[in-house]
Amino acid sequence: MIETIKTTPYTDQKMGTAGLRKKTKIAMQENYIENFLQSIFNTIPNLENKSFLVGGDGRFYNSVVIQKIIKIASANNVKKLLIAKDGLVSTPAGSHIILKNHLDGAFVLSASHNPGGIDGDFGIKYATSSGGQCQPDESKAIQEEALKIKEYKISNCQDIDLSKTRTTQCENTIIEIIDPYVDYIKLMESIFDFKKIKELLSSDFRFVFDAMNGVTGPYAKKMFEETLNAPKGTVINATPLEDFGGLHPDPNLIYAKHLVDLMYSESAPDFAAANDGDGDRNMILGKSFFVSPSDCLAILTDNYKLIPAYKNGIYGVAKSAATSMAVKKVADALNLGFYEVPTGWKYFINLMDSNRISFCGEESFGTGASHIREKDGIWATLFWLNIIAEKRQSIKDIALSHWKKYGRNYYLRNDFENIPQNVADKLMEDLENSLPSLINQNFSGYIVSDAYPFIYNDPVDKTSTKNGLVVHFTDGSRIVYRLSGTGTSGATLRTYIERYETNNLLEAPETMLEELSKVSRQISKVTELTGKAKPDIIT
Ligand code: VG1
Ligand code: CO
Repeated sequence: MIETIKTTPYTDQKMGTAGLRKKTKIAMQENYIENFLQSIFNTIPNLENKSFLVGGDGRFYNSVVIQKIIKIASANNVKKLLIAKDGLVSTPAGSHIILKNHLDGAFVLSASHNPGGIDGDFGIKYATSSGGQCQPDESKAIQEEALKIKEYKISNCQDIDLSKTRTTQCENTIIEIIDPYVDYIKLMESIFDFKKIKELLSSDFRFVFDAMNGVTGPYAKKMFEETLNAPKGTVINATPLEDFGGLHPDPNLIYAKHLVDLMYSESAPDFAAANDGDGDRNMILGKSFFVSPSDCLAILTDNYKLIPAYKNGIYGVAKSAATSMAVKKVADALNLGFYEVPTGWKYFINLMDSNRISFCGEESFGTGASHIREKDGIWATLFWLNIIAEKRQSIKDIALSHWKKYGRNYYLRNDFENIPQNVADKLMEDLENSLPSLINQNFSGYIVSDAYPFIYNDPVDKTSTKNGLVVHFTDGSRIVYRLSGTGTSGATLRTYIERYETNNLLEAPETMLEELSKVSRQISKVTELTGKAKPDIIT
């Protein structure tokens, strides 16, 4: 039986950089999720011919929302839902499932690297048939529906048991519970040299993979321990937990400190990787060594010939504007196309679909390629393992020889969190207005050569997007400013700072960028406007 329920709009159902992200308690309000789902379905014609994937990163409230999706989709006469067994699917595996099965989209329930639990965050990433998250015009159409919604439709069919793969039905909708792992592992096997990686992982090489109690635990166990011969226990924090066991599942030097401490200790393994809650972010560590995500993209690109799927050549590379210029040096040397896009993986999709790029990355611990339309933490880990299996060098030696060849782009991101929205908006507005007057000014020896808002003109769909403000200096240093689009309380100012060096290659970024960090605060007037003398988080 299908019921039509009267409802009233919520005014805050606007998607950010990656889907709708809210405090869990906000998402748990009456009809909140129902409104949002119905708003999405209202924008999709011919639902009776449409099929979607449903799953998530295992966080609190996912299992409730999956049943809601089943009932609302069925009431809206959706043709078919593929539901990931146990409700677990990583963002990258979800992208592959969409593409492989020619689905019309996916609902991946995740607030990604944000903490989970009733006092944490909840989120929905809505993907389309592209395999990636919906484009800005699509999210705008959904928001417009959400602002005028008056009713939603819901079936009262029984809750569906997700613990076994099988096919069933709710109303006329076919519900297929699928294995979310098997095709993803096959896809990785079609890219990398599993035989070589297996040899490496069967040797005395020691590797740790930290799933941070997020969704990649079962993927990594199947991949590394069951398929690639890594010893049992290689994957740590391997069970997806509703609150990530209290971890903030963001693989960086701060939130994965336990792993960083291990890698900087006497008993450090040779290599470690960590993934975020939904498995699209990665952090790479060697013995007493951290590879910045910007360098990671550059190093992987420089080594593409070592990977079976890429050895015959790749298309170009792309990075978000905020990411360091390291990969540009490689693109120039290897004569590869190079693109700079706004922050958010959705901006890479057209470049991949039109064969302009093969690899792309973001400074926020995201690297990926055109095998799917999301960033991919396990792919990045396997890429490193494949490189190590070929070169038999340490992570540090691989990075150092890269820097000797190309120079090093010292890089840091400074985040100023929980700023009142109006203060943050004013800071950005004033800063944008001041950009022309910065040119030629000397800040402690750093002379501004150019300053402008970053505007991206998509070469495929011709849309234009403004995202962030860029300040260049005569020595090649850069600062990028932008506001986060994934937070759930207050505004976050992100300041991305970069300096290029060809000599001092093994210094600490904090030291090399100390002066420029001060300059970045002077230019943004962040301390005057927010009272914050220092960033809250430095990554
Ligand atoms: C952040 C990152 C951005 C990333 C986005 C989604 O966005 O900076 O690079 O694409 O998160 O990643 P923002 O707007 O807060 O800076 V995920 O792993 O959270 O889906
Ligand atoms: Co993520």
